[in-house]
Amino acid sequence: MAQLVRSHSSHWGAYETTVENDTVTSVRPFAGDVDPSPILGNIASTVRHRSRIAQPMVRTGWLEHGPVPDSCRGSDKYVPVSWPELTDLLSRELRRVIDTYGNRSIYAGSYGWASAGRFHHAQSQVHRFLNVLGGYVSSVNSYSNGAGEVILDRVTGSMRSVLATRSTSWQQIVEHTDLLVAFGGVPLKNSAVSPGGQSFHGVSSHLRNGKERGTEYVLFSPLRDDLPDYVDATWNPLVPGTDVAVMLGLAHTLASEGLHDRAFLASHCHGYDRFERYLLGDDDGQPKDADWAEAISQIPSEEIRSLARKMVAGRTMINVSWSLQRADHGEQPVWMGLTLAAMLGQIGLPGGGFGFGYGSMGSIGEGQLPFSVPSFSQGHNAVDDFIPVARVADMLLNPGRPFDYDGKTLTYPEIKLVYWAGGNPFHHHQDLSRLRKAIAQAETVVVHDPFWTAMAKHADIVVPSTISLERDDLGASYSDPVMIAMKKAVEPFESSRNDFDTFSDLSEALGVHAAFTEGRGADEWIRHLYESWRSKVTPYVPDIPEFDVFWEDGYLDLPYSDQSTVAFSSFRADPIASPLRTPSGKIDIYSDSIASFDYDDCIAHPVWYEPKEWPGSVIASQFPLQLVANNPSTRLHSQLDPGTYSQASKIKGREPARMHPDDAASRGIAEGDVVKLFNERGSCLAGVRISRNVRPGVIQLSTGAWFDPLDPTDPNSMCVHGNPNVLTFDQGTSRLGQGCAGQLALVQVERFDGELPPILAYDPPVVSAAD
Ligand code: PGD
Repeated sequence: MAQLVRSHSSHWGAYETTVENDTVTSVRPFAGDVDPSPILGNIASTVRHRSRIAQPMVRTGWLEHGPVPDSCRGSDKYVPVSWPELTDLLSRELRRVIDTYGNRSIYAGSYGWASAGRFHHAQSQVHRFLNVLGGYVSSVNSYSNGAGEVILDRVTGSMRSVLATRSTSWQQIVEHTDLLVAFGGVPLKNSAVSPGGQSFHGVSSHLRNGKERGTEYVLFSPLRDDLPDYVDATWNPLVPGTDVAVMLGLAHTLASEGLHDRAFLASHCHGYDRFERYLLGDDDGQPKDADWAEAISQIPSEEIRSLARKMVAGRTMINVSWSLQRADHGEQPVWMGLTLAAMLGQIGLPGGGFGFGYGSMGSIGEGQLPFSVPSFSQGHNAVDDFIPVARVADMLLNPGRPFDYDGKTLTYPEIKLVYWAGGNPFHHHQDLSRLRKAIAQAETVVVHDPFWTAMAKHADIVVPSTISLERDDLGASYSDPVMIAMKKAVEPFESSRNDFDTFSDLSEALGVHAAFTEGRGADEWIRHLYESWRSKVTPYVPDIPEFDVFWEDGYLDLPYSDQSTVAFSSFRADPIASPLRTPSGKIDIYSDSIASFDYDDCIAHPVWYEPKEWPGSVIASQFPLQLVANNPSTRLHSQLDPGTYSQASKIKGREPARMHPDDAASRGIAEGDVVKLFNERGSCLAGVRISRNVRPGVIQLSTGAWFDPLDPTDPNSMCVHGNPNVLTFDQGTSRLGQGCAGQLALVQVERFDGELPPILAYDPPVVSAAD
């Protein structure tokens, strides 16, 4: 029996796989990964899963009625077509749309994590292809940290250069931090994942090492397991969405007891005095003190006061997780966390200051390469229209409508064709009923995906892509010290193809083949990307082998930065010589630019705003539980949900939802029951896990269960599987950031005693014979 061993890279870790007779028989973590992700347990079972797309498909309604808005998307049948037919039909449709409406009518913001691999990266492929055709409407920011990115760019100059790739390293935290105050925790499930891949998972051991050296951990989260047991954190189970109130209460204690670092605030920050007026209640008569914070967050005021005093007594790191800013007014916890750290005066010191997203992704706080990794150029986009990524449904439903974003007034373009590759909006977007109505507005929807996701089932033209195990590629990430020769392990499923090959054929049919391919096939591109990268980095690292040697070896160890990074250190040392890229050159606690925008939902300094949905809302009497729709632990987003490990967590086939025993008892709900979660936007079924690790009044249902409407013809239909985005609201975080606010919503929950509908999410749609 022929046996192959292949190394591979994935967002959930590097691994080695054994293949026998074109079947993946085992998957092993990369040697040296001390804490590999259990998500690897999903891989073998998904490679040939029935949810794979076997061949190109076209929606019957689109063939019958032509390219028109159609609410049958999501409930229609499909007709299989050959690859030449697909190329002909899709190239003619692209030509029609461009000639009739122009490139501004194509949306290919196409958000999504797709797969690891530097060449076959789906977004790079689709963007390059559409760029050679004249461009497309694009998207900016991410669903992960959109609000945080916009606010940090404004008040620190650059989120990426100051905090994402230049965060204080874990080693500095382990060695120096006395107190880690983690708003949103440092959840290991998220640090298992890093875009582009990671050959090791270090966060668990960093937390342990810190604990052993003496770091004290304080957790603010409605979920106790947002920090692992072994760090023995003090758990403050606050009301979800009230972190800013707690931070203000801490800040008030510092200010009123004279514990804040006035010298640092004067030398390194802009506008503290104006913020302090708000903090002390000088203008509105309401001091934002610990008693005020207790009334909002339900964290005892004495806890808040004593924590503030402890924060000044040693080296303190304040971490704000990305989940906090995926909520209404998500800019505020990030800005206020930074402001609180500024008041402590430890920004720029080893192990002290502010962190954004430790635990939100594995790469935050790890080392980095001193150079970039190979990448496939996307070319130039001649269309300058764009949207903040999470405003996609708004755009499709409101063509021509103006909207605010980061100080600009933009206008939603009129989109006729939606082109998606490498993402699943039915995973990442909020209010799925609204999303379905939005998708119905387009004349044509094209989706490339290896799997029949809900987005593929809403497409008019479905293009079956390979998975990364079915192609050669380069595995590399700026935050990982190993480059991996990702050699094809198995043959492509049925007639699925690499996105590059699909786009090559389309570009041929559209007369732009030379511009798209530059005369190279996939193998030549991979070699070219590697060699041109090698020539760029050779002056720094002379002994990088040529491509054939690397490919034969299978791995390449790359130089990794040491663990000495301290965020803001040069700015701290000399704020005049190393100013931040803000208008003041300092940390803007008061932002003159934001003040000039005159937004009512994001004023010039950090502020506590009541969330759109929280226990203080009028609708809380009807929908009293707070849904926490966080990222899952058994898969990456919706990827690998059909896999063995993810499936093992389901209850009667439904996604598990965790709730406190008191909330379950008062509703007559027992462990393992199926429940219905509902609000005014929609409903879904889930299986109950009862846990004291969840704050009373909260129900946690992670994202990623494939959307499974009971009646696919009804846009408001219940999801029988447990996708929480049927319940979340589709509204930007604020007029400034316009980020995704999908983390929190109000719901009611009741036991579901009806006959359990079957799970059909992983079944392909009905396919009619081609006529
Ligand atoms: P994935 O499930 O990773 O979700 O949203 P995202 O769209 O990234 O989707 C990737 C898709 O790419 C999958 O369908 C996969 O099959 C496909 N794919 C993989 N490889 C290839 C390939 O080679 N070619 C092609 N064509 N396709 C490929 C993630 C987003 O969701 C993120 S990042 C976050 S942080 C958000 N989090 C939340 C949240 O906390 N709460 C809510 N309610 N909602 C969220 N949504 C956001």
